Amino acid sequence: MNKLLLFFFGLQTLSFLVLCSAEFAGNIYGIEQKTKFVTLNTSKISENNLVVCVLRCLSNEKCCAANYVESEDGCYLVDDDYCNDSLESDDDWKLVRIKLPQKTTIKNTTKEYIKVNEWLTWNEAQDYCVAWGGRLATVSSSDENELVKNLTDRLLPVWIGGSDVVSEDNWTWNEGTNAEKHNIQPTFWGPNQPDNLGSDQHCLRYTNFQHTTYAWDDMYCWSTYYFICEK
Ligand SMILES: [Ca+2]
Repeated sequence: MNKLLLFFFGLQTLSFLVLCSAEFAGNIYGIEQKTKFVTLNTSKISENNLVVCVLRCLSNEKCCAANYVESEDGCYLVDDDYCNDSLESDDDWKLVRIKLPQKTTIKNTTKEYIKVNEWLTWNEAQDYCVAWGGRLATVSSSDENELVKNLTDRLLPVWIGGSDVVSEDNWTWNEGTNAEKHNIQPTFWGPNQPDNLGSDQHCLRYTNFQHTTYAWDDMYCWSTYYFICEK
């Protein structure tokens, strides 16, 4: 019988990924700190960092909690069998319970989407989506544009996967780690966009234009917004 350690106390000292500090400091993975002491059956997965361990849980519909034990590079996931159990008490061990991020899954033939309500830069958002097994959302038709917009509140900006960072005004979809790029066509730009304001707007977001139009805008890649992943 393995046991789960509370990993929260170690988080402030972990700085291996941007995702981590942003995610945990701001409750970004939707981690709910539980102070219940538990002892559970769970098998060890060898991983060398906490973020990968957490993402394993987040990408698994049945996982409700994860624990990373740094001293042994051990990742422990807790699944449905235990999520709703009243947890055993044990003076030495604690569990951190993770809520899955707000997720909207639309089976659109081959695509599945999640909207992630975390403030990340475009590159961090792309990394998050890749870790989830996908990429920032891409849009290739009017129908798909509406579908993706329907995942948003049509007020706050959200990142999607286009950029012209490689070549100004040559907008492409970034297909994640495969680096396969497709020219963006058709486009759904908002009024007077893309304007490359400050000669530094190279990443694609949806944003609200004067409370009338929720459409594409080129924005500074280092800005932080919620985002939509697809896979
Ligand atoms: Ca712009």
